[in-house]
Amino acid sequence: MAEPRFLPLTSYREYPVAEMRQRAADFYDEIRRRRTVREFSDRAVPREVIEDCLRAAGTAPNGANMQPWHFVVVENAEVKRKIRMAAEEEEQEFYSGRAPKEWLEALAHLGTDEHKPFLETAPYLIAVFAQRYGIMPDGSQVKHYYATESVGIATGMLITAVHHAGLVSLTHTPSPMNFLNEILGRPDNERPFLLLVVGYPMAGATVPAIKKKSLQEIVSFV
Ligand code: IYR
Repeated sequence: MAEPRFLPLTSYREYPVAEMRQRAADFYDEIRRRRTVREFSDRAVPREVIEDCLRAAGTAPNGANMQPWHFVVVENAEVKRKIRMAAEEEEQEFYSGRAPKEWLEALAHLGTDEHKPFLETAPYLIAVFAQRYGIMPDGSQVKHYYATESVGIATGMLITAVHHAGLVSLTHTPSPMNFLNEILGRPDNERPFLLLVVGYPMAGATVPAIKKKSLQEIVSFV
């Protein structure tokens, strides 16, 4: 069993309370501008930006520091085309029968349908995979704890980093999305978590007129 090993916490920064208040308020102002966008431009984005966003995601807190994630960045037009074809096939079935009426009613205000042109237009598709278990160099399996929660946190940080960089994203979850393992050649221990579409918004892009719940609606202090 590995012995615990500790280092001094040198990366922490304390701010005077006034500055702390300002930073918290500023961050809220910054993040509340984030919108999920479905109309993407094909404008190129430097790969280094995406790499730094992924580095940020990779710092996420996670179960037993197993880091149970894998990100596949799709830039290749042919691979994007394959993903679009497979996703639209699933979505076609979803919208024309597989989805319960209640689900379609819940989605109606977003104006989504089976057409997913952004899967070919956007410069990057980031397929996020959750590793149900890890595979050691000798081929043995190692259990991952809280893999879904960990990957959810990392994905939230990725979305935040992408917004902070000045890009937009779409969390896309065709269901089922096992085709991602096949197209991207990922192993059986990896489950597709979601597909993050990243790029610039199309000129004149619109977003649904929706509202977030207020603090009072989402929080209770006891
Ligand atoms: N995957 C479908 C349907 C869909 C489901 C949810 I939950 C959304 O928030 C949005 C869409 C699609 O992408 O169209």
